[in-house]
Amino acid sequence: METATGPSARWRKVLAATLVLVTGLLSGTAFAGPTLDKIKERGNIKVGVGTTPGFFSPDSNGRWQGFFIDYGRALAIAVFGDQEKVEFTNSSPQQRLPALQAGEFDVLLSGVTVTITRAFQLGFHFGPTIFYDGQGILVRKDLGVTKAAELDGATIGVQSGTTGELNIADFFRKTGKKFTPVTIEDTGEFINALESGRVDAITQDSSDLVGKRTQLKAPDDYVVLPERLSKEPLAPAIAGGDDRWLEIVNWTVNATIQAEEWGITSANVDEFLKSEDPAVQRFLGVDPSLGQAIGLDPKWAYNIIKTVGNYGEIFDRHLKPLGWERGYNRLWTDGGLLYSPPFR
Ligand SMILES: N[C@@H](CCC(=O)N[C@@H](CS)C(=O)NCC(=O)O)C(=O)O
Repeated sequence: METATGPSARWRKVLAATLVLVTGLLSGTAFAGPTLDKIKERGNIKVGVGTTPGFFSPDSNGRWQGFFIDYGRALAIAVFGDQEKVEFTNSSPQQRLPALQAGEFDVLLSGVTVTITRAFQLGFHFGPTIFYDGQGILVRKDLGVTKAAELDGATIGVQSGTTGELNIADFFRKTGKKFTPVTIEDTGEFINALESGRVDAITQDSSDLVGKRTQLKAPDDYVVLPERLSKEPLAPAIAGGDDRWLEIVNWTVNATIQAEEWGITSANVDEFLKSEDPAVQRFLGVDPSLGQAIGLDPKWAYNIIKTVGNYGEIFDRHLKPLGWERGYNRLWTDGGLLYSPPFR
């Protein structure tokens, strides 16, 4: 018979001690992973980006600006408390996925679509969707086309390595129409193919086409058709194997969404420091318990909002000037799809 001092009681003690140890390792900074370790050692975050006005483009001083860029800066604030500790590098859609796998980037903020094959075959993990997009088509207006189905027999440019390749093939197969794909890796050549008449149309995420259209020599001669051929939820992508880095990415995005829901902006965040709401106090680090529990500076979310602003501010700063409306990218409280899990 086992007694309170017998073997099973001893095993229970060993088990309890092991659980305490494992819980300790899993909490706070002790639970680091290969990517985050590398980031901390190097002193900055390497981010792969595209080159589309509004989303990511260098300004006249060579400083990267844009919607996705601000999320790169927000990550640098979460990890280092300094928005400058981030390095943006343009890489073609074809090159950037293998480059992420090879560890050349810590995160892609390049309009990567969340797909099941990228998760299973490439081993990627995705943060929350930060831009709900869909694939569009850019054509010369004088072609007189109003919808994709009217492009029967057309030659259509598509960028290699993008989801657009399969989407456009699926579309024509499904509709029983024919097209000739011209697959191009280089972004300049891709745009050039449309302007030179080598292709009748180009297809890409609408976020990409709306921005790239503004860079054409005669933008008014071209139109992005209103139809969307696919769902393109664009999210930060990271290589698998580093849960803590994934959670930093997740909650950095969530912080910008939660702040918008609470009406906290870069302009009024200091006012909110006086809030009586305990959830807001934890979020902004007035009550440091949340930051301490997750092993980040208790002020991490405050610093992000103070520096880059909430989701709506980031959107309005970069995308509103290009005519973008929030659409699906509204908060759930406004009928959109953006929803942050609770900060507790
Ligand atoms: N969402 C698609 C397309 C990604 C993509 O090509 N993104 C655009 C920007 S939104 C891009 O990088 N274009 C090339 C460039 O800007 O240089 C995917 O994940 O395959």
